[in-house]
Amino acid sequence: MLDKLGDSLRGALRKVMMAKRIDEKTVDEVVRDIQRALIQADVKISLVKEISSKIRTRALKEKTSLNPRAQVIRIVYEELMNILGESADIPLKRQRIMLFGLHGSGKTLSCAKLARYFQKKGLKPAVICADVYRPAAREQLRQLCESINVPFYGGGGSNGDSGTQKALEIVREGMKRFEKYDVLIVDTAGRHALEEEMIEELRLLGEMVRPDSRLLVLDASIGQLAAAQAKAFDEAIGITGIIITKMDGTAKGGGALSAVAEVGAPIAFLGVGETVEDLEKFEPDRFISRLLGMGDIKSLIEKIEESLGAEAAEVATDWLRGKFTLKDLYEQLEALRKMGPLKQLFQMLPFGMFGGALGLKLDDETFQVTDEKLRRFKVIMDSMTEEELENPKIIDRSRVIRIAKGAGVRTEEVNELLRYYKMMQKAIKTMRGGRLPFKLPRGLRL
Ligand SMILES: Nc1nc2c(ncn2[C@@H]2O[C@H](COP(=O)(O)OP(=O)(O)OP(=O)(O)O)[C@@H](O)[C@H]2O)c(=O)[nH]1
Ligand SMILES: [Mg+2]
Repeated sequence: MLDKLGDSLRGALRKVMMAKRIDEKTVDEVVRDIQRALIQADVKISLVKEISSKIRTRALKEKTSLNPRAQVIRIVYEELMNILGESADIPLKRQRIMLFGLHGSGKTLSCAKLARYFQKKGLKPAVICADVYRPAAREQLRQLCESINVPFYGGGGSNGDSGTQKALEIVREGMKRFEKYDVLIVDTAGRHALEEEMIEELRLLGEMVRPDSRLLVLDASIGQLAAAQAKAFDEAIGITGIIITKMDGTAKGGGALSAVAEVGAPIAFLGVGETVEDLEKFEPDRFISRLLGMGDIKSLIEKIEESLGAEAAEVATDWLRGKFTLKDLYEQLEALRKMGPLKQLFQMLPFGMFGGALGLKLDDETFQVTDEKLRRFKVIMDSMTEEELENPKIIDRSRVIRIAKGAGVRTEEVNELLRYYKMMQKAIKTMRGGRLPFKLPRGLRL
């Protein structure tokens, strides 16, 4: 998603990281890169000017105790956050949601995606199709719902009522049928433009559904025009949030995102593909972190949970949140070895950006914690004192010699364990700081 924008921004930040020093020339160059990236993503020129002058001023003036490279990256992060605005909160509880938007914006698919989203969170969704104008609409939604096992209602055969009357009838009946369901999602018909007829129908449907959320569905490829649409729909019907679809297929996503933020419309979800799974809850900090290639702990844990299971996620959480002693190393290596996903785990981490800078080479060898090696590590740790295990920093040369003697191994093997521990600790600290690089521990240079 937003691949191009992400690539360009990461390119700009890479320059920051590689720069010998952060002086005016470097800052100017980076600001120019960022400008170019944002303009290509269709962000409004005046907004681009504003944000780049802020970044420039702040990068040159603000002095903190941070490493200057990290400082610049933080400023870029914060300023990008500023143009995204808030996200709309869609709670995980019993509720009714109504979707509307122009023709082809992605309402129907988004209905199914939303149903899937709530279903995955353990709620029971049901979907009603109030689009009575296109015969294919009902069938499209029925099939999507069937594919995810979500109940669907779209009315019976034909009757003589006018469109709006029929839509209202369907919604009334659907609400009755799905009374016991947690989340009711209502799809509506689109038009080519915001016409009085559509507004009237949406008003009437709104009165009947009394939705907790009125979500406007916008196609990202309209770029900056999203602002005008959001405003018009808000004035006509009132919106509580926005779903921006087709973020996967356009270079103009940045324009759509920043434009709706500018008119104060909160974004709820992003559509990022054509399957029912391709929906993301919009969270600005996550979004920017990812765009800048930083990853963040929250999504990391979620990803681990999804692909490796809750147990691995728990171990990983301990690593990321708690302190990491030699004892932890042993226990957790063993736990992870049993599960076998150590390598997979590390592949998910935001090393792309930091790996090189850290001088960490995470090759296959790193992950091959063989039984034999683990056994030796255990023997070595057995001859350490409790204090040493809790606080490995105190292990100096003379302690290494003593430990080696006690364990009946060579001092190199003790050093190997310590090196391994330090490398893991470093990696884990990087992950902890991964969300924002300026949280990197002292001693680590970007
Ligand atoms: N790539 C991609 N395609 C999408 C996304 N959302 C919707 N689409 C596609 O866009 C087209 C229109 O989507 P619909 O859900 O039918 O749009 P709609 O707003 O219900 O359209 P009408 O009911 O005709 O007004 C379909 O081909 C969808 O598969 C998305 O996030 N990414
Ligand atoms: Mg539709």
